[in-house]
Amino acid sequence: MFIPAVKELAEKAASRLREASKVIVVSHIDADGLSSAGIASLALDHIGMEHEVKFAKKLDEAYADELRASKPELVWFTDLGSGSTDILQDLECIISDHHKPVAMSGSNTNKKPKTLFDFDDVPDSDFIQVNPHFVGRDGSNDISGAGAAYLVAKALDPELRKLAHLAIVGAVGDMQDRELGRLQGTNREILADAENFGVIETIEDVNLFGRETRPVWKMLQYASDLQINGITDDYRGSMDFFMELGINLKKGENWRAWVHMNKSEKRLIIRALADLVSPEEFIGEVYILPMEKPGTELHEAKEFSTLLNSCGRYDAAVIGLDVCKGDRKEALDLAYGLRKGHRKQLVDSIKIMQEIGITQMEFIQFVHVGDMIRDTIVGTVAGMLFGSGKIDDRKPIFALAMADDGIKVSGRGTRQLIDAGLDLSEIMRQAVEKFHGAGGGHNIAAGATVPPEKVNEFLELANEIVGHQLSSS
Ligand SMILES: [Mn+2]
Repeated sequence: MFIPAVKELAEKAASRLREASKVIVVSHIDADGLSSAGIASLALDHIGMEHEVKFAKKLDEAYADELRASKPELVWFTDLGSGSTDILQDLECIISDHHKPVAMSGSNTNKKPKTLFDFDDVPDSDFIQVNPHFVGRDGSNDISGAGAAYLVAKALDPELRKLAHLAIVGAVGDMQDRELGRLQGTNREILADAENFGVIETIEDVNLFGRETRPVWKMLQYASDLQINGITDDYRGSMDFFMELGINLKKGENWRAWVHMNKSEKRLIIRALADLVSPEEFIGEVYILPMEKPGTELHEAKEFSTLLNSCGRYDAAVIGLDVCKGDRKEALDLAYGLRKGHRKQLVDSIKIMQEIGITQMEFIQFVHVGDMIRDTIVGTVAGMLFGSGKIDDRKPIFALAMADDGIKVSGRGTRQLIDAGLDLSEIMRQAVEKFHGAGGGHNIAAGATVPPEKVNEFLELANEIVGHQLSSS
C-alpha cells in the first residue's frame, strides 16, 4: 500500500484551500486548539482568503447539524474532526488533527480508514485529513493539532514557517514533550523550522511550570509531578528548601522567579534538587519565544499554552485566538486577567455594558462605560457581544471609556460588515484628523482617543462615515 508522507497530505489540503473562496475554521478550545486556529487564521490572512473562526467544545451531532445548516463552502477543522468523520457527511472539509481517526478507534479496526492512501482512487466525497495516524505515527506525541495545521500552512506558503512557534506552543499544551522531556517525531522537524526562523530558542534547563513568572518557591511547591515529601504542596517546606541554600527569594519588593536566578544559584538549586529526585524529572528542553518579553507568560511555550488554556476554559477562546494572532494589548490584558482567575472582570464588563444599555444610531451603535470598565479592555469586550443576541449584529459597535488622555473610543465590526464595506480604521483616521486625537487600527477593529467635549461630534461623524461605507459598496 502506498503510504503518503504527512507532507503530501498537507499539500493536498493546501490545494483544496486555495480553490475555496471562503473558509470556516472550526477548532477546539484548549491551548492546542487555539494555537491551531491561530495558525489557520494567520495562514488564511496571509493568502488573502476570507474566513471565519469558530470554536467547538466538542464536535457532536448537534454541532455538525448547526454547521451544515449554515451551508459553508469549505470547513477547515483543526485539532478535531478525525474522530468525528462519521457525523460530518455532506460537509466539504479538510481536517488537520492528531486524534485517532474514526475507523481506527474502538474495536472496528479492520475497516479501512477513510483516507487518502491513494490520492487518485479517492472519491471526491472523502475527507482530506492531515493526521499522523494515517502515516503510521502516534498522534499523542508525534505532532499536535497545531503541528498538523502548521504543515498545511507551510504547504500554502513556505514563508509561513514563521508560525512554527505556535505549533510548538500547541504541542507543549498537549504535553507532547512530557514523556522524554523533549519534543519528538514530526514535532522535532517543526522545532527545527522554528529555530531556523528565529521564533523559538531551545534550551536545556529546569522545565517546571512557571519558570518565567512564578516565584521560584511557588514553582517548586506546585510542581506536582515531582512529589517531594515536605516540599510539594507545602509552601513553608518549599520556601525553606531555598532559604537553606541561601537563596534570596525576593529582590526588593518582588519575588524572584527561576529565570531571575544567576548561574551559581541555579547550579546550587539543581544539585540540591537532584539529591531528592532524579534530574530527568525536572530538567529538560525548554522552548523560548525570543521575540516576546522575558519574564512574561508569552516568553516560554509551556506558560504561553497555559495562558491560552485559561481563555478556552472561560469561554473566551476568541481572546486566546487574538493573542495567538499577535494582539499584545487588549486581548493579552484580558488573557492575563483570565489566567489569574479574574473571570469576573470579563463577565462583569459584559454585564455593565448591558446595564448601561447600547444606544442605537442609524448606522452605528455605541455604549459609554465611563470609568466602569478599563479603557484597555473595553473594545475587546464590546466585540465579544457580536453573535450573543445582546447587540445588533448589522451595525458596528463603538465602546467609549474614560482614559488618562481623553475618551478612548474602540470600534468593532464583523466579517459580514467588512464584506459590506465597513472600514473602522478609516473612521479613526478621519476622527484623529478632525479632533486632533490619536488612533488607528484595522478595518474590523480600530480605536482612537478624542477630547471629552468632542464625543458627540465623533459619534455623528462615525455614523455618517459608516452610512457611506455601507451604502457605496
Ligand atoms: Mn490537540
